[in-house]
Amino acid sequence: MTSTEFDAKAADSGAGATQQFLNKQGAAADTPPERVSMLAREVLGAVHETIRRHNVTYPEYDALKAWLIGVGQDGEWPLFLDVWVEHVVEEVANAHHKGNKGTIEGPYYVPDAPELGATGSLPMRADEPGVPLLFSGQVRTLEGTPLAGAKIELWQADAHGFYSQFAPGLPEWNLRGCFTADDEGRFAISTIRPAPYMIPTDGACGKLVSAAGWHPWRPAHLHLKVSAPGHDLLTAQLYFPGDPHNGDDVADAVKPELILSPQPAVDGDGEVVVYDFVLDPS
Ligand code: MBD
Ligand code: FE
Repeated sequence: MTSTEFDAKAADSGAGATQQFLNKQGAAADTPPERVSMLAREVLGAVHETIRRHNVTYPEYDALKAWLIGVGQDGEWPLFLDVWVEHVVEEVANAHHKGNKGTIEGPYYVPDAPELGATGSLPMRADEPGVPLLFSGQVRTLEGTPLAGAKIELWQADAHGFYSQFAPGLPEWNLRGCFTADDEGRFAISTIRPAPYMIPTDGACGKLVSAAGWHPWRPAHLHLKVSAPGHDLLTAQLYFPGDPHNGDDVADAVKPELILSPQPAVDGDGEVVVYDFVLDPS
């Protein structure tokens, strides 16, 4: 029997995310030994302090050890780090930005998606489920000058919450595309509204979530990378008003500036939304 996206397994999407990450790795950061030593000492010191403060037992230590081994076996280091750590890295990296707020990339970006011009539809199945969404906007500088030729990469989950290339049975580039803004910096993208995303519950990250009594949900979101020569790359996500998890995203990646205001389409079905991007100079 052929598998569908509903047969997605934590270890399979984990293996895919691990491979994607390894593909993009160039040279390791040339971090000097003094800084490596300081950071490693402080992280380990925080672990030691937690053990002392809470009298962590050998069974608890062994449970941690087993869990860490499981994160590796399930390929879930990208998922674990992007869900529970990346948001602070992003906060620090982009604190100086005056243009659009960004947020985390997450584990499911794939480079070199199909090029689709300034106006078009994301690749989707003939019977793609979900509410149609027309997303348009303009890319500008801090001074308000339109950025003709800006790149807008968009990737998203489908209306069941699955990403192509990380769940089985989906066309390779489903709901992934790369747009180029026109002479006025404008773009218009036809897509569908994504579903909220549940991090896999059958892997190590899911085990942590259930052992701690947390929930595994991210609110519905569109992922974007917006770029133009001479400007910092903007990695962002856009969210939908009223999502039950906008206030308690498991990945802590929602910012009020990133919540869209979709309106019912006047002609035809679905929704329309306008959102503009302002890029910082590099
Ligand atoms: C996602 O879709 C995502 O965006 C993040 C940050 C983590 C896990 C899954
Ligand atoms: Fe996502």
